[in-house]
Amino acid sequence: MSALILALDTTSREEALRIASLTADHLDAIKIGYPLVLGAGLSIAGEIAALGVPVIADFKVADIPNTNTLICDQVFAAGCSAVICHAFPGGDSLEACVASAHAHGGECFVVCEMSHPGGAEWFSGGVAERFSGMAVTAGADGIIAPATRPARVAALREIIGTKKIYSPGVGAQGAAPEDVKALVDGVIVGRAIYGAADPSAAAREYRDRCR
Ligand code: 3DU
Repeated sequence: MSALILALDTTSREEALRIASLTADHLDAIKIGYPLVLGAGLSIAGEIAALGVPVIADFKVADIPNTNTLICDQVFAAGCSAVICHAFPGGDSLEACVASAHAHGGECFVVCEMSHPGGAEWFSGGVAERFSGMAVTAGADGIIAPATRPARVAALREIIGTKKIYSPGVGAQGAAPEDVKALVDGVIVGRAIYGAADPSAAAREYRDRCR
């Protein structure tokens, strides 16, 4: 059983709020990122949160510690409950994101292995394992790991123990909730819900399949 997180990658405020309103009842969280925030502004985070669904900011934050702090502080001030950051800038950069998240009562998730085919080029061979270890050391709340490679999710679970795993790649990228729902805490679905003819029905179906 896993939570269902909608990746709301529409670029207009009106469309985002329409889909969020239609689907919120079936979701555990909504993930927003550059497509929506560059199109609609960061204030969209608070507008979505006002619907009663937690908002995860997927900015894949990857800078020096001071800049990471400035970015994350903005994210949480805007009403987000969690932020997603990269591990490759180093442990100090990661710790800055975790500190900002926890200072605001929020959570920090670390990208450990990406779900697209190119993700296998860089994250295999021990890098994802190393990033997962960094997430543990930095006190992060969880990691992002690929539903498209369940065996890799299982391997990273060994490293992070009971920390959360949120897993993208379900739907448009080819994975199914059933591939990973026993391994992860949350399944991330974007186009298969927000691009469906009936987003509410699609969200309900994915929620049922995650249970
Ligand atoms: O492929 P979908 O439309 O279901 O969207 C997946 C979302 O998850 C999208 O926002 C993408 O940027 C994000 N994501 C990945 O797909 C893969 C990762 O490794 C990390 C984040």
